[in-house]
Amino acid sequence: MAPLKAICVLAGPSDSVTGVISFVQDGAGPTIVEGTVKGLNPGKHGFHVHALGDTTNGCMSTGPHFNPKGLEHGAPEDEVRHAGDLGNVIAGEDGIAKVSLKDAHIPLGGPNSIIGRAVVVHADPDDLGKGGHELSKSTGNAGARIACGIIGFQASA
Ligand SMILES: [Cu+2]
Ligand SMILES: [Zn+2]
Repeated sequence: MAPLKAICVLAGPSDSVTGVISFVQDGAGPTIVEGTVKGLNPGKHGFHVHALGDTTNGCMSTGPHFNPKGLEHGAPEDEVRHAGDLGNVIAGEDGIAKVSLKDAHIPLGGPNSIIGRAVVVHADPDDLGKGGHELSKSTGNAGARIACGIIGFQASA
């Protein structure tokens, strides 16, 4: 079977943050995530898959982090994490963040598929559950949702 492919076009409430993120999964392997986010302030920005592909109220209506196992928020490499916890993207002085990661918790098929859910980019760094803030164990205290988009299937090559 050809690898599954998906795409997410990011846009924000201010129009200044944009991006495109692609997802490829071959069989039951990890999902490869690649893309670019532009218009960011330099530094780290929380980067997650949120549960809902609903942008009727902008990025606010995409719900919480995708968390089919009911665990606490964490880092991508942690055992205890939300499936949607992809850590941070890091923007350079030019405001551009290159995304290139591989993750086994975000399949493009099956009961825990991320198709039809949303990618959200945040204003602040995700503390990966370790910041000691009251929001650390739920959101990583990553602040406002500055861009989001719905993850949808793309034609397989
Ligand atoms: Cu988020
Ligand atoms: Zn989370």
